[in-house]
Amino acid sequence: MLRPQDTATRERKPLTGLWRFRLDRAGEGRSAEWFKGPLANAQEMAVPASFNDLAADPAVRDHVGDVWYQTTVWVPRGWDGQRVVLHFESATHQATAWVGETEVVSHEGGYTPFEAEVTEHVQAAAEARITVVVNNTLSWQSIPPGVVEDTPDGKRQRYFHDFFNYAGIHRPVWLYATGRAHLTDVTVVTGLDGANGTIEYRTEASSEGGAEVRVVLRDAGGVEVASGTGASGTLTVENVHKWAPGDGYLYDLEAQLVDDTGELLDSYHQSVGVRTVAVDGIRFLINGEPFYFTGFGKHEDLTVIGKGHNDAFMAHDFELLKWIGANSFRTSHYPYAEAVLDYADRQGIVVIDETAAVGMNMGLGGGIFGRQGYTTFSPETINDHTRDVHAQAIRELVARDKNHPSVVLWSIANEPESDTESAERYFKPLFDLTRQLDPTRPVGFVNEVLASYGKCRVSQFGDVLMLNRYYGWYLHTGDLEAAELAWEQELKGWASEGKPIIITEYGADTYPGLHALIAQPWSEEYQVELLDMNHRVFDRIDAVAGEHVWAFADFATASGIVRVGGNKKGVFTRDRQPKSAAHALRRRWRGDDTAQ
Ligand code: BDP
Repeated sequence: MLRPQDTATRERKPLTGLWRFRLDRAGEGRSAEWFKGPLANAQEMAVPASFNDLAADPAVRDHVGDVWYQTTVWVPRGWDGQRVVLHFESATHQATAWVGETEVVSHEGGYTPFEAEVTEHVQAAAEARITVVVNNTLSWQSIPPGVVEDTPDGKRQRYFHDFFNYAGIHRPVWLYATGRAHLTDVTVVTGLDGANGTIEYRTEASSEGGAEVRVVLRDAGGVEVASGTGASGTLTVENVHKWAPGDGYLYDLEAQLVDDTGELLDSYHQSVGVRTVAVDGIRFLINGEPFYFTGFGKHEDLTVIGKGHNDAFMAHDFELLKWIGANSFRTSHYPYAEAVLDYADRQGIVVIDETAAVGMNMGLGGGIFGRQGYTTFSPETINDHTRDVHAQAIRELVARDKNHPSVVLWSIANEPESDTESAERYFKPLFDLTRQLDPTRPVGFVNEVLASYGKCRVSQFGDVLMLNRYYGWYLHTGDLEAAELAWEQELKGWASEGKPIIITEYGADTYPGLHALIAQPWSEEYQVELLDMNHRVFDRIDAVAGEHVWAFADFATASGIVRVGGNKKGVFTRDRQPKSAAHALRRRWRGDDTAQ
C-alpha cells in the first residue's frame, strides 16, 4: 500500500476537521444501519483525535464498544474517470467504513493504515457520505490484548498495559485519486560500497499490459544522480551522501509508470536514506560504525487529543530530543503516525519500531508486579488465533515502515511473558516471519525482569537484547546501593551472551516540583540519582549499546494506587516542561558539563 501523496498523476484531499460523532451505548448502530443516512443525535468530533477526553463526560471517556463517525466530502470535479481511494492512516482498534450505503472496508489493529477503492461509489463533482464505526474493545484475540469482564455494575474493559486505552480516528483520513493504471508498492534497500551507495528498488503496479517502470533518483538539491528502467533494479550513487544519525540526508526516488507511447500513467516519490544496519558481536552498527542509542521510550499522548496526531507537538518533541542530546527513540508501544517516521528520517533520529503487542504478561499489570488472575498463553486466553493477529500486525508494520532509513530495529513485543515453553512456542514463528519479511534489519523483543538473566526462553531468537529494568524503583525501592549491585550482576550475565544490549526502559516516577534533600522516591532528586546509578552500571559493561530512559514525558494511564495523575516517569511533564533529570541527561548525552 502506498501512502497518499500529491504528484504529477496523483491528488489527495484530507478529510480532517469536525465529523459527526455518536456513542453507540446500546450497540445497536450496526443492526439499525446508522450508515444509511445522516447520523442522528450526533455531536461533533475532531478528526484526528482520540474521542475520550474531548467531551466532559465520563460516559464518553470510559465507553467500551462502538462509536460512529460520519462526514461528507465533495469529490473534486477533476476526478472524473480517475480511480478513487479512501485511506485511513489508522482507526483504533477496529473499524468498518461505508461510502453512501456500501460497506467498503473493515480493518483490525489500531495503528496501521488501511484503504479501499471507492471509484464505483463516488462521482466527481458530487457529494459522498462516509460513515465509520470504530470499536475500542480489546480481547484475548486483539493486539494489544484485553478482556471485558462482567461486574455487578456492568461490563468493564480490562487491559494489561500501562497506558490509557485511547481510541478513535487518531490520524488523517484521505480521499485520493490516481489513474486506472497505477503503482501499488515501492520497496528500497540500500547498501554501501566504499564511497558509493547502492539502492535496490522493487515496484509493483496494477497490471495493465504495456506499461513500463522508469526510476529517477535525485539528490536533495533536485539534481538527477541515477536512473533506471524496469520494475526492479539497482542504482548506484557515486560519492553518496549517507543517511546517518544526526544527518537525515534524503534522496528522492521517483518511480514512473509509462505506457508504450511514453505517456506518464503514474508517478510516485519515495524518499531514500542510504545507510546500512548490522549487528556485529556486541556492537550495533550503522554504516559500519558502532552506534550507541541515547533517548527514550515515548508515547503518543497529549492532553485533550489523547493519541491524536499533532504536527506542532511532533516538531516540538523532536526539538526536545535535540535539546537533550537524544539520538533515538522507541515507538513504545505501537507503531506511531507515519508523519513521525518521515520526520525522524529528515531529522536523522534513529527509531526502534515496535508493534502493539504489549500487555501480554499475566505476571505483570502495566509493568507492575502482581498476578492478573489469568494464564498468559492458553486456548482461552492468548492463543494461536492471537498469534495470527500478531503476525498480521507485524506484516502491516513492516509493509508500512520498510523504507524508512530511521528505522533500524524491529521490536515485535514489549514485556511479554518470556520464561515459559508456551512463550518460546508462541514467539519463534514470529521472529522467523519478521526476518522473512525484512532480512535487512535486526529483530528483537523487549524483555522484563520476571524473565531475568538465565530465565528467558525468547531472547535466544533476538539479534539484540532489549531490557526494561527498574532497579531502584520496583526493585530495591529507595535503596540505590543495593540496586546498583543487583543490576550490575544481572547485566553481566546478559553481557556474557555476546549480543548488543539496549536498555529500553529504566526510570522512576517523579512528581514535578517535589524535592527532597536526601533523595526519596517520587522526588526530582531521586530520579536524577536513579538515572546516575544506571549510567554508572552501563558504563562498566561493554555490551551495553544504548540507553532509553522511561519515559520521554508523563502520560495518561488507567487509574491505580501507584499512579498519580498518570504515569509520572517522564523526564518532561505531559506539557513538555523539563524535570531536573532532563538537565542531568542533557549534560550526559551532550557531553557538556556547562549545559544547564
Ligand atoms: C514497563 C512497561 C511500560 C510501563 C513501565 C512503568 O513497558 O509500559 O509504563 O513499565 O511501570 O513495564 O512505568
